[in-house]
Amino acid sequence: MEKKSKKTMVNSWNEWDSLKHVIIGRADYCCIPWPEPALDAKVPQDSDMKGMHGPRPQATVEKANEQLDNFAQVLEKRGIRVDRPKPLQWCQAIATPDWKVNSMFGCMPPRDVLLTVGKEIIEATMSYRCRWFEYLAYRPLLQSYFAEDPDMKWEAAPKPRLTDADYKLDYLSDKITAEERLKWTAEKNFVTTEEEPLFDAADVCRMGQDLFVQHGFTTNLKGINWLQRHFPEHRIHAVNFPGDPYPIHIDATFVPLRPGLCINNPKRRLPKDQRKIFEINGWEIVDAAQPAHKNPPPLCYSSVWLSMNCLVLDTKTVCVEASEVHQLEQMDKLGFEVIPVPFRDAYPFGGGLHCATADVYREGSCEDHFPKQLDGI
Ligand code: DAV
Repeated sequence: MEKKSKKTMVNSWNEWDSLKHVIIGRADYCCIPWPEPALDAKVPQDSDMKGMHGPRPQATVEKANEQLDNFAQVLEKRGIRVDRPKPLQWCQAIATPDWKVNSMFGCMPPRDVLLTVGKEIIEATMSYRCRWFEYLAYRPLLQSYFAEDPDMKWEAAPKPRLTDADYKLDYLSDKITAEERLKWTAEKNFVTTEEEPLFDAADVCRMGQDLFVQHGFTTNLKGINWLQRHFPEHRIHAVNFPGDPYPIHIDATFVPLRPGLCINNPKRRLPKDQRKIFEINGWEIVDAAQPAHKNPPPLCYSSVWLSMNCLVLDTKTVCVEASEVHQLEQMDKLGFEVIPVPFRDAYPFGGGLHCATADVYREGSCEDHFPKQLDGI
């Protein structure tokens, strides 16, 4: 086992190189936020989340923390250094000069907030008011990485105002039918406007020199444009996935497993024109296995497709949620050593095994996996 005292280095260019240092979230004090424009659009009409807000039951927090701690131990046993955020009391009101909300959210999914590209970690703008201060839970870690790694770059994307101008208020209507919603999302009509740059880090899929960014509820085109200007050496590709009525975060939709291979949610296929760049560079996109469950666990924002939200440890090893029998089997068939990790009790706190982590160090450097490029982004 490697010693924890090993020198800190920030470096991660993709989702598959050998993982050596990672952050895993915590469920403490996690809160179901009060209504706000972006959140209302995300919670399905028939969800048991509708009308709920306030602290999550303590018993569920403890069960989630048990699974998060166990996940940390599984990785530590394999020699991976694991750091944890410092939770705030999320169930307290926050305000800016423009708005006030009655609570925050939590720090279970660091993937949503922290974007590691090479030697740089960016705190994402976020797009929900309740998540505006979430970066604070990661500040002790970011300060220590900054102190310990002289080459680490630490950046905070411009904090958004998040006034009502950032949201399409007609998305709030309970009158939108499921078909209308699918039509709107297929037309790239999302709840967020183009008022200012917005992105959640979990909308970014890192594949070396190419970053594929989901345009959806939590990331707008200005946010994608900000990323392109911020990373002039990278090629940023805006992608979207018709078929997803609630498009937030790319990692239950499109997941690379190793160079040349991605799994794609069969209900949310990458459109033909956007597949081209993969095809001409010899990449294979296969349908992800069906989820093992018909419904998400109680009080969960995410869909059953957290089944494919796996954490790749290296190009031969992958962590998959332990009850997701079909996904486990698919990974095995694709040639992976599969590590089953029980995690369903943590799902309601913001996601699966990939969401619950943020990369600090993976071996390797920035490689070009898409040498043949098409015109435009
Ligand atoms: O399918 O509900 C979940 C993404 C969580 N970060 C979904 C997307």
